[in-house]
Amino acid sequence: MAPLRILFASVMLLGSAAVSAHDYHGGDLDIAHPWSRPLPPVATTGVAYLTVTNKGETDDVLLSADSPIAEKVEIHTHIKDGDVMKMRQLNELVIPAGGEQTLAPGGHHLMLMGLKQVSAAGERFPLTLHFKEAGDLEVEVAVDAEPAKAQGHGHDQH
Ligand SMILES: [Cu+2]
Repeated sequence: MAPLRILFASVMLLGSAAVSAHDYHGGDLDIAHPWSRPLPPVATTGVAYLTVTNKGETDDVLLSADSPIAEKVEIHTHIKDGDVMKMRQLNELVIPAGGEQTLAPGGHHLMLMGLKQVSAAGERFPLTLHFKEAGDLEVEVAVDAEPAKAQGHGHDQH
């Protein structure tokens, strides 16, 4: 039985390593760790974050995104209006050649409007990103249980 148990343990290890890597490649783009926060079951909007790296010599542009779990997905950013952080929709997001764009809390993000289902922590949902150069890239957004942070702004302001 011992060899079988060792084999099983190593398969489990491989499995978890693949999950933690969680990144995607398409054309010149690398997309690292698409994630989202867990939401209450009554939520109607959600937010997805990720990092896009452009290894190419041509700027790429995130034109839009969509997901089967939302009626529409918008590209948003936060702007400071006096002392208040507000969200504003962007028509597109440039990923500079040799550079990257990080979508993270407090900055750029993908806003899922009209949620049809709410994914629990540990689950994943599909998201398709439409790039001008790299084309359509489908990723899975992992719903992470992130430690709660005290933030003066949120998506309840929508
Ligand atoms: Cu937003």
